Amino acid sequence: MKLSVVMPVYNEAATLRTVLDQVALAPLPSGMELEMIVVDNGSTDGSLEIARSFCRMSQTRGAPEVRLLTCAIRGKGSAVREGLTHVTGDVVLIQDADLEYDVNDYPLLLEPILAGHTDFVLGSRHLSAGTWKIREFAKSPINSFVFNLGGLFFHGLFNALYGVRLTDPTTMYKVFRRSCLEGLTFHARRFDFDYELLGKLIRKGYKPLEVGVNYCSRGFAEGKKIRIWADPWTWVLAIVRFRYSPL
Ligand SMILES: Nc1nc2c(ncn2[C@@H]2O[C@H](COP(=O)(O)OP(=O)(O)OP(=O)(O)O)[C@@H](O)[C@H]2O)c(=O)[nH]1
Ligand SMILES: [Mg+2]
Repeated sequence: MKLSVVMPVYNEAATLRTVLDQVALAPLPSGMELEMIVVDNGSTDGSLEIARSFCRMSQTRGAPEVRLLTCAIRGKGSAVREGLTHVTGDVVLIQDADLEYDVNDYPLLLEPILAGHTDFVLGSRHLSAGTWKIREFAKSPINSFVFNLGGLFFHGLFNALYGVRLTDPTTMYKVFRRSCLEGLTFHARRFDFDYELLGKLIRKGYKPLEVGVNYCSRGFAEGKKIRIWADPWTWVLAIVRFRYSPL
């Protein structure tokens, strides 16, 4: 069994090396191999060089296989899509290059798939927090409130249209068998890809199993890339469009 971790990176020099080290050393179910696919699209803060030096180091140490890709088209969705076309593992996991989530949750996320209970797992930030208030930006309670309220709206709309009852459809931790992607085509380029990937997997018949994960949100001062006024419209469009467009 091999796990492919796909990591989109855009200007994450502050956290990238730590995350790369954490993923390389992440606890995995016994016998599981690891492949890391890092996708940068035009970072200007030295992230590409950090990723390059990590790749070189991993080759000399014989650590997990690390591949560095660059993607000409901007956006997290474009980067993840590029990464997905290169995965060779049996199971795929999407991992951001910030420190909001905890790689120690990998075994929890992988076990239901390895045990054959499901082909698709989501790491829910709500199940473990026991509350819907998942984002707490210390210096900006108004932003936290807007994000959390918006989250309720988008999650509700998604659940209603796709006939599911997910607590956290937009979690970063989407983990699935590579074979689930067969026959699917993707179009979204930014954060709307979250909805496209999830929606299409559900429409293809894969019902996600949610497991609770750790989460500690970062704010805009710490490098969050979502654009508060520009991105939400793309999410509404994506939720509706990918519900009815061909798979
Ligand atoms: N390659 C690439 N990666 C990106 C781009 N925009 C964001 N990312 C990466 O996508 C990941 C998530 O970005 P964040 O800004 O933390 O957004 P988020 O965590 O999904 O936002 P929340 O769901 O609100 O927590 C990070 O690893 C970013 O570096 C981009 O244009 N290109
Ligand atoms: Mg993040």
